[in-house]
Amino acid sequence: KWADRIGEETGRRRYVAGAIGPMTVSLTFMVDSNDPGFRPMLFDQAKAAYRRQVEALIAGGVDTLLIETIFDSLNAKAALVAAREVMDRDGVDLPLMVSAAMVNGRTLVSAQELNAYFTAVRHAKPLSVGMNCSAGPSEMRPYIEELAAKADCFISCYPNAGLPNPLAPTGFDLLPPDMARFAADFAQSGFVNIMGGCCGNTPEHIAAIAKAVERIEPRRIPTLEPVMQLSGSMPYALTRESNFLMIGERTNVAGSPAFAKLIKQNKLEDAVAIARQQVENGANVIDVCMDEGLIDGVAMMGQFLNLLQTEPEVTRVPIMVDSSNFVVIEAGLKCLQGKGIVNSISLKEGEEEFKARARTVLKYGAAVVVMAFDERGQAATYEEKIRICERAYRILVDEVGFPPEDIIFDPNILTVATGMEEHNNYAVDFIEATRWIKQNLPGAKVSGGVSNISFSFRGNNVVREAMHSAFLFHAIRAGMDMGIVNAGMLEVYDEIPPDLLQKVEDVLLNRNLGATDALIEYAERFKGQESRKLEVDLAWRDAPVEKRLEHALLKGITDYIDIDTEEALKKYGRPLKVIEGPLMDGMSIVGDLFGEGKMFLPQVVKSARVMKKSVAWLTPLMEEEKASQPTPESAGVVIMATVKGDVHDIGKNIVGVVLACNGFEVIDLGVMVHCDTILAKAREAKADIIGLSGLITPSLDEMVHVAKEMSKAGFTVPLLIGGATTSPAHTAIKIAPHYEPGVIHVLDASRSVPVVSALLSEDRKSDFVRQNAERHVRLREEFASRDEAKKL
Ligand code: THG
Repeated sequence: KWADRIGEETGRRRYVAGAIGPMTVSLTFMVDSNDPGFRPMLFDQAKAAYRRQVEALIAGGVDTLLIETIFDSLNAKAALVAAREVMDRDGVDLPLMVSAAMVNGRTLVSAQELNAYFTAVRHAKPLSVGMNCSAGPSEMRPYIEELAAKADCFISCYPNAGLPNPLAPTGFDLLPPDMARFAADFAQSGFVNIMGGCCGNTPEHIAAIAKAVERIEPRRIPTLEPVMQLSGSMPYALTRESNFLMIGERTNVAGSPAFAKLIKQNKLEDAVAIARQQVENGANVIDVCMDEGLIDGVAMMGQFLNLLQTEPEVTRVPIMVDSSNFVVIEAGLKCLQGKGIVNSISLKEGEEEFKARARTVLKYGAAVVVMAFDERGQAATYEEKIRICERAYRILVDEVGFPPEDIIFDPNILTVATGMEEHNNYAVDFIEATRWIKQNLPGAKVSGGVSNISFSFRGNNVVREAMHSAFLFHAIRAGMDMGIVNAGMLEVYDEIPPDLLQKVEDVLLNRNLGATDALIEYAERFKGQESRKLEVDLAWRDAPVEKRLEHALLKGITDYIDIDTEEALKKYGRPLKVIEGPLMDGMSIVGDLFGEGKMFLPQVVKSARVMKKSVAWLTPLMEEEKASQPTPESAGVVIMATVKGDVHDIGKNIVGVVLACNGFEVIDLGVMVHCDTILAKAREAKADIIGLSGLITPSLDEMVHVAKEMSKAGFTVPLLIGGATTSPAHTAIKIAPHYEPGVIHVLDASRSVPVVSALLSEDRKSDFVRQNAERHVRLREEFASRDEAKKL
């Protein structure tokens, strides 16, 4: 109504975008390193909350739904699914807009790369994609440029007015003319269709932006070649030039007894290591299957995929959710921040069920494997395969509106050399069906379970590997795009001994009737022989112990941390020396890399887990030492709180995890904590350190208030300051003068350990506090001289 009235008054139509924000928790991010599969909120809960918001916004008459400040694409997907469901139910169809908050080209919390984010939301056919908030227009520029080239919809951009700067008159760095300059540049460069301003922009900023872009042609939407795009935290595009896509098969309880055993024994960390090995061995996608009678598929799929998110090497790649139970597949889709692959759907249960499932896949946004099954069963011959695939293709493309490039046919790789004559042509049928599909069903891809082909030679890995490589050689030439393989167990085609290759190809290509018998006889000589070793680069194990600890911390590898810790202890003599020496050095490097944007939050948290394991190994020894000493060294108690008026706690939670991992007792008072509560609890718990956190600008004033109150109450413990809007300068200029015993700004979670351990070390505390105070004096002088320069 309001928009209509403005429209009448000004003669220009105004629209209202119903903004849907990001919530306070991330569906992807791990909050508890003791229970990395745990999430404080699940997809369905987020979706339920978003549904109510969507209903309310639609009832209020909005023109579009704007899902914004996305810091985790999985949260955004929950909102997209909610919007779709409400609109479908109510027969409404509003355009959707999506906009992410990114820093260094990654979503703020889940650290997903720009293109991976776009890929994850593109299925919803948004009116626009873009970025808002973030670190202001200057930092955004290269990423908006990149998005503008990749996105075949409108681009929106409404940055913060630069970085928060409590010392600037508006609380942010950029003034209206600055924003106008950026807006004009973005528009002129053809990056944007929609411009605006987020935090720190006043009506004057918006007016300046509007004026700056008034007469500039909006960006033209590019037409792009349809390409299958997948993503984990990184994008994966399957273009014409792409190599064969390898899908790791080992994380399948039905296909790997070793993996199944780990899952059943609930050794999930070891199960995750199998996924990591698959990626290290070259898998581009990981197939995850939990189909086993004694496993609760829905629960385990969710838990395992959540765990995979915490493994930086694995979370990069797209996930293939493999189950013959569609409920399990849906559970899996609810855990993927990127765009994965559903494995699989088919016409087995009839057309209606097939279409319903395809629509569900489309709603969450995933590519889909379609098995060549129909109501009559599995297609074994060439004719059956192509008939079923063509029928499925027409239904998906014509009736469901599924993007052809996201359809992956699996024309069934069936076992050859079984001794049954009717199986002899199975490989040929697959290869020929592949050729036909690629020629006749535009856009469609072909995949298959490669290891199926060689089941007859179970236990004979030399022969199996040769069969897989030779089969792939021919199938890929016929157009096969991807396959489920044991990525660490593929022989190089050219290195298959010629005799073996000939016998294998006789079988695969069904070249003569005696082929199977000949291969079986020939295979005898390889029985029990070791196949090629899994090639994991272990060169780093040769480095000195300090370097090994550093490598383990940087890469988040816990495998060797116990033996390396033990070795370091021998060298350094005391457990604490190991912690304060090589471990802390490693964490400082982690901190530097994080600061430079070369490491991301999930990796930092993984580093903390390595640290924790090492500390756990050392702890009993420290306790022994403590018991034998008159004055025990205690790790210390840290009280933490997000200050009154502020609800943000993601960063603070990370600090809590990192500190707890390092043996400090952390008492987290939560969010919106009143000053009196902080002081009372600190006294009660005899806190050694108080840490204040906050994200929004008013929290800075509250921190000043807490510092003053601490002085009044006669506190002497150090005060730590952290959070997105805090800065060394603000801490030095506005907070430190009010609290004599010491106020220390902590840049990020990784710095919390060196800072806290220095403050709690008898030897190092006074130096550290003095240096900190000197730094503050310098910062205050710099600030004062800046003022003078301005006057001049
Ligand atoms: N098509 C699609 N999905 C699939 C298959 C397919 N998913 C499952 C399967 N087939 C592909 N995955 C595997 C995984 C393992 C093996 C075969 C196929 C395998 N495992 C060894 C064995 O059983 O001998 C295990 C050996 C071991 O770990 O000790 O061969 O066709 N869409």
